[in-house]
Amino acid sequence: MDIARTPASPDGNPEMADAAFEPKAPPEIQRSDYTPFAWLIPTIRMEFDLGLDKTRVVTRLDVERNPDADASPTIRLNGDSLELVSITCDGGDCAGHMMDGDDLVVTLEGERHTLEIVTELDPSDNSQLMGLYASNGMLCTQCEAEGFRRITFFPDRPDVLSTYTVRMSGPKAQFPVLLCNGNRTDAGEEGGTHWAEWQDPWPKPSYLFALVAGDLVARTDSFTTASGRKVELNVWVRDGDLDRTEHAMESLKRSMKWDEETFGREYDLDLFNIVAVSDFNMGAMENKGLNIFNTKYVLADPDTATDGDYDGIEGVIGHEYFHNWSGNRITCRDWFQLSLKEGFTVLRDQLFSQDMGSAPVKRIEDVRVLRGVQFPEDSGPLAHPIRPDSYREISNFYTATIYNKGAEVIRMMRTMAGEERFRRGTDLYFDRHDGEAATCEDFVKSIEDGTGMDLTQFRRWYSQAGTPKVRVDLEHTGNSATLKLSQTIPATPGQPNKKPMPIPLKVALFDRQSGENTGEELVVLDQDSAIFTFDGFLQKPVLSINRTFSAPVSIERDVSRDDLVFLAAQDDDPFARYEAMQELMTGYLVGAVTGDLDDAGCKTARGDIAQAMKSVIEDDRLEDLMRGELMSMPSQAYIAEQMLVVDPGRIHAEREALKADLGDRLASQFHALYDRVEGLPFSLDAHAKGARKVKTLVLSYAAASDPAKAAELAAYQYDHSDNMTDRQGALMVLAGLDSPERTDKLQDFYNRYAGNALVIDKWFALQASSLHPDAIDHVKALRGHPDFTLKNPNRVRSLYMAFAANPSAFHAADGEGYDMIADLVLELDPINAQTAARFIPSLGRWRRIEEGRAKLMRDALERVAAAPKLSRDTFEQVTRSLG
Ligand code: 0A1
Ligand code: ZN
Repeated sequence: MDIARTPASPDGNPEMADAAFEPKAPPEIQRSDYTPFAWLIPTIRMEFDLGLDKTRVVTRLDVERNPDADASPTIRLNGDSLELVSITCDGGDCAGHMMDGDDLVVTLEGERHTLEIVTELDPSDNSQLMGLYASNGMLCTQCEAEGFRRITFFPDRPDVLSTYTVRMSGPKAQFPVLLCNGNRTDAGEEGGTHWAEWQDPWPKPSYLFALVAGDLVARTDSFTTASGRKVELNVWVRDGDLDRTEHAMESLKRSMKWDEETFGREYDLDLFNIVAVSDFNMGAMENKGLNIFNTKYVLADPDTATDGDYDGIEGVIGHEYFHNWSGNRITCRDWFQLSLKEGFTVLRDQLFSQDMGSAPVKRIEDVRVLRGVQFPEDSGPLAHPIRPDSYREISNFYTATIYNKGAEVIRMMRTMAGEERFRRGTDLYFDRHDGEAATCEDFVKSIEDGTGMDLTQFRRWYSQAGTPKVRVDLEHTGNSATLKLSQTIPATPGQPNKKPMPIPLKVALFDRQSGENTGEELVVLDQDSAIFTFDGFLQKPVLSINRTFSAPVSIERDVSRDDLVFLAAQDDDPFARYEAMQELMTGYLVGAVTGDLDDAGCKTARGDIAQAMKSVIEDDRLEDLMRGELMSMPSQAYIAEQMLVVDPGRIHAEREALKADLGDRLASQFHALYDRVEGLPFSLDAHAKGARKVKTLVLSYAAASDPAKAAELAAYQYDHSDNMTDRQGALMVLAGLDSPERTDKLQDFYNRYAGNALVIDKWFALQASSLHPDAIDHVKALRGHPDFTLKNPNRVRSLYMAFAANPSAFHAADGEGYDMIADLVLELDPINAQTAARFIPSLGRWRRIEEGRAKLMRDALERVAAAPKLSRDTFEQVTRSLG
């Protein structure tokens, strides 16, 4: 450290400086600063001598000057919390090396050299779960985004691609299975130690490196690709979990086939391994040929996993597999391009799931996530474009914006081009950039060249944050209907002024009498405002707009409830029916909360909603899965998004009151529905899934209107269920009720599943997200439960993410919920910074909350900010949230 240049405290002690003054801000990295790395590292050889408490890593790098970069006298090898044991250059002393912070900087003359670096790690002590860590007695790695630098010193950036050869050795009894990327080329044994050598023929960036060593068993299968390559497939789990891997394996085989058929992408190795680990920060990771998964996205059987869990597994297995092309064969030039691989891969997994099940239901689910998570992000202090301009800690940018809005942006291109032309664009992208570290611009250019579309203005979707608002007015004169559209994009941090973007909106106009429409059209609003005229309407038609949610925008329009009731019952686009139901309920709830609707107005509105809901319940053309979507109320988060400043208590109260009112008015219809579906035997087909969905919805309406009856019915469902969906649904309802059945069934559930971590996670989450008035006390008590630990991210999320997403508990008027989250962040930050930082956004929305609570939320954030030492992750999120 250069002491002369360190800001000194008043008494001149530089150590004091950091503590006494503001915490030192980690540097902000700018997208515009990108330069190619001065060196190439075509090959790397690593030798791991594995142990839970001590692993020794010998890394040999062949480095040569990059002819396409400015020459540099040094090579910077990133490190993070690493101890350098030794370094040699071309087999001899390496005089010219020095530490610069965590990095190792080596002075090199000449064109090419071989560096050999030795590091030593303690995987058991790695609670951050980045780099090499121990989980349940096994060893595994997580390198995206910057975890490889916790294993060895290396230019840990995605545009440095190398071919890896890895030798792993360790005690055979402890680690009978040794896995790495690529193909196993050799193996041997000596005494109690065995070893394996792996080679990955495909050049890859360090973030795709992975190894696993442990006592694992596999479900094995195979897949033959379109061109005849037979691929061995393994799903590795702990002994005892094997009978819960069938769905994962089937999902993998379906993904491989679908990617061949839909995007023309074949797998490119002879082996594909999936490993399930119980300590994992995210859902899963696409390491080349060796995907590592959170157990939550692998293990399922009907007794322990819900229908939602089954769908989640299929989607995530697909997602990671699809990364083999969109992410691995073509990777990112730098982390600002993250949406290049994530947005595209999310779109690919969404389309896959649409094809495997009900397309409209999947679309509704995806839109629900977008609106419930991404829209709030886009209108808050952490808003950023899908291709950000700067960051301090890249882990904070694995967001719903990069992933889900990124997918929507690419989906819009597909909608405008049509499926076939879009495929020409993606074919060109895969061809043109195979083997490269590419940019979002490369992707858009390929789509542009492949489809023949001009995407000049469309590129603004990559640079501008914020959810566009589209104002819609429909007028009628003579026999024409005139559609007036205008767009505004709200200001977001660092972006006060926005330019109009092309917004593709699918529209249809319905004749009120016949219920027919004249065909769907795609209109593209690419100016601040535009007018579209449709002829041939003697009467004012009913407008259905943004069908299938063709653009990720929010629509503002004055639409009569009659029109919404019409669309909810008649629209031939199932998404639009769902939308009309949501709009009907959201419009009423916003009116009731803000007082814009008087008592009489409220009463009529509730009558209209009940009428529409009744039609939905009784419409025998509907599949129950879709019926369930139409019966669902808008989430509290979505209702809050419609208002500038919200009182969460009021929204909660009005939402519950509407539920109770519907439960009262439609009691007999709900019961008839329940009776109709109740006897259907368990299966994973759409009928049976739909039946389970509507059953629990009926219970939740009943819980609001007739709690005693609901408790009885839920207890009955719980006792008679032969699957987790019904059991969890019943327990979810009971957890919100103050009834003796609540205690009984919660205890029963715990006893029944004690030792099954994923199900015990559900047990925590059900209580933390319950509607029970004492939920906050339940969470406090559960914090002290012997099964609770801050070391396991799934467990932390099951208690605290569920709590932070439970508006009535988290937003307790006295601020206790906010304090609990601030306490959690402070305690968790030194243990697992990535997971800790993910709790900040819940407090960060203070500007949109009523004054009293807003101050308490800010206080909680300031308390976190004042901590003497914060991780880069939490520091960045807190400062942006307060800023
Ligand atoms: N690329 C993965 C997500 C992922 C990112 C970072 C991680 O570090 C803890 C783990 C996983 C995906 O999109 O699935
Ligand atoms: Zn991904």
